[in-house]
Amino acid sequence: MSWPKTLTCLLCFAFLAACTPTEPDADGDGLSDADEATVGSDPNNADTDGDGLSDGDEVWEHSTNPLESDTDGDGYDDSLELENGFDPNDDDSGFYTGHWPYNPDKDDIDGVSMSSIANEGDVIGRLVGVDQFGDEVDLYDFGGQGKPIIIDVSAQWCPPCMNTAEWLAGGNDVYNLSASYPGFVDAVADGDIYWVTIMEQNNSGAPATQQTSEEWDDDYPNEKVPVIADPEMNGMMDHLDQGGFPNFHAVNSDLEIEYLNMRNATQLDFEALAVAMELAGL
Ligand SMILES: [Ca+2]
Ligand SMILES: [Ca+2]
Ligand SMILES: [Ca+2]
Ligand SMILES: [Ca+2]
Repeated sequence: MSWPKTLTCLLCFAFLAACTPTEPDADGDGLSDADEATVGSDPNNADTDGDGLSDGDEVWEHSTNPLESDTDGDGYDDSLELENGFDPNDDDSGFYTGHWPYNPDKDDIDGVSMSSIANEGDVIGRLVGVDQFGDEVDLYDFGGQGKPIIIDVSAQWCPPCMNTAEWLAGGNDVYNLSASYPGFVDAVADGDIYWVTIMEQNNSGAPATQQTSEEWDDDYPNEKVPVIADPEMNGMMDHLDQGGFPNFHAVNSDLEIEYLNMRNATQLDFEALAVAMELAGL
C-alpha cells in the first residue's frame, strides 16, 4: 500500500541527485531551499513531518519521505524504526506483524500486579501473551497513544464471545450493537479506539495458546484486533474479578480502568463500549 509513495520518493531523489547541494539552505537541514521546493517540504522547518529526522537526512541518508512521519505506512514512525533496527521503507519490517502500536515508554507505566484484583481507576496489569501471528504482544504498547482501549476477555468455546467477535468482524449483529453504539465499528477500523481480545481458554476449556489466537482470528478476522492468548489461563479474568465470558472493560490512554464490566454479571454488559466512545470524543 505504501509502495507508490516510496516510488514517488525515489523518483524525486533521482532528480535531486543531479542538483548541487551548495545552494541556500534557510533551515540548515542539509536540503537546499530549491530542493525543498521540489520535494514540497518546508524550507523553514528542518523536520517538516515532525518525525525526529531532518528533511536532509530523510532524503540523502535514509531515502525516507520527509513529508510523511511513517513512510511505509506500517504504523511506526521513521525515526522509531531506525532507532530499533527496522527498515522504515518496508512495511513488513516493524515491531509487530499485526502493526499493533508500540509504546517506547511502556516500562515507565506503573500498573497493578496481574496477580492482584484491579478496580476502576487502577492502571491495569501488564499482560504479555502471544497473538494470532505468533508475536509476543505487550498490552502496555497500547498505552500512551491517545486512544481508549476495550479489553475483551473471551473464551473460544463461548457463544456470546463468538457473537460479539462476529459483529466486530463485519458479520451478524446478534445483539444489535451497531444500533446501540453507532459508529463503534468504524471507530475501531479507523484506529480511534483499540480493541484487544484476550483469549483465556480454547474450545476444550484448556488454556488458550497461539493456535487458539490464530483460529479465533481466522473465524472472526479484523485486521485491527489483536487476539492475545493469556499466558496464564484466566489470568486477566481473575485480575478483573470476573465470573463469566465475555467481559468488556474500557481503559484510557494511560491504561487506567475507566469502566469495569459488571462483576458476577448474569447478563452481557457492553457499557464499556459507550465509555470508550466518550473517551474517544465520539
Ligand atoms: Ca532546508
Ligand atoms: Ca522528518
Ligand atoms: Ca519521514
Ligand atoms: Ca514506518
